[in-house]
Amino acid sequence: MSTKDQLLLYLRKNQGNWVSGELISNNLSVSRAAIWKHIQKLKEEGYIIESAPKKGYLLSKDSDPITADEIRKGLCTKVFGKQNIIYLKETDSTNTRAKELAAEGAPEGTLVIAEKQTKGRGRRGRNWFSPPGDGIYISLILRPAISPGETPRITLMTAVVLAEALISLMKLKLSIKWPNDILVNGKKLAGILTEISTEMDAVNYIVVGLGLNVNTRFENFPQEIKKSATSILIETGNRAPRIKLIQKCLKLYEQYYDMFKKNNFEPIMNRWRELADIIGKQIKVDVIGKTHIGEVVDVDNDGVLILKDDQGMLQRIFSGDVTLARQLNLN
Ligand code: BT5
Repeated sequence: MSTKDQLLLYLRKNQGNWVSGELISNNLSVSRAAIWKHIQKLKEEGYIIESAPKKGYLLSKDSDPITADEIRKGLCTKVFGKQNIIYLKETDSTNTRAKELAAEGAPEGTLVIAEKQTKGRGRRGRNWFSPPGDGIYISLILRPAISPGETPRITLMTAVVLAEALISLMKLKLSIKWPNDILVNGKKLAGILTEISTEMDAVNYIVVGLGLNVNTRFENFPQEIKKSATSILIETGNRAPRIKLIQKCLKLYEQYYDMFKKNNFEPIMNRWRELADIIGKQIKVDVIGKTHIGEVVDVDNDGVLILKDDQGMLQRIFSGDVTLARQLNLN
């Protein structure tokens, strides 16, 4: 183990408490100057470490940096995030970076992760608010042998994975909103952006981007989404460990993706339906240039929303923005 790793381990054992430079120096058998140097490196990597004369060093309880090393430690996947983790302190959009890498031939399972996005993207050119320190912004490269028409299944599967990770680690009461949102108490906690490159009628690669608000405070959300967005911190009152969440998502992703590749999509879809709680509901769907109102009959195994309008006609909707009737006062 490198001196820097030993130092980190030592600070971790004492996280939230001051430890003197002398004590660390004796324990690790390195000079105090060397310790100072390694502390600076750790700070550059994003660890929050305070230092004060006579007191020494303190690794803040809120210190939760995302680094490739932190993700790899204790990650029990075979492919996802195992070899290729591209960590960026700041980037425009992890999906944009991942698409470039995929086009250059990056293998399946490559994970791009950023502490901050300057142009985080939603669907249809919308923005994703991505401040540093508080959220998770990751993109995964997939290369499944499927036809482009099956791609929406990837978004549905990703929503299930993320929901399961949040339920098991955070005990959140959440719902999936078709096609790509995770909501808690009706507010948006996470969004998924699936982008695809096709060649002839085959999928070349898929980039799945995932944005999750973890430790964002209410006052830090921009005005325009203050009422519609939420974070784990807001919902539970506690900060959540981002690394554990990422690791859990990657582990579950691999399991679900294996099922997906074995054509075993039915159980994934059944779980999606349970978590979505949308079947039978009155909704409005805005599709580019058109609005549909009606009752949801089903979301089929290809992710298509089947809506019965007030004439009793069935509409097949491939993508759009859903509003529930109770929010519209239709009932
Ligand atoms: C999404 O789009 O929900 C997909 C978001 C995907 C973000 C990830 S982050 C990593 C990867 N790299 C990227 O560049 N993107 C992906 P959509 O359904 O179009 O929702 C966008 C709308 O959600 C915006 O117009 C806002 O109203 C709202 N919004 C923006 N930022 C938000 C946030 N942090 N939390 C909650 N709502 C937000």
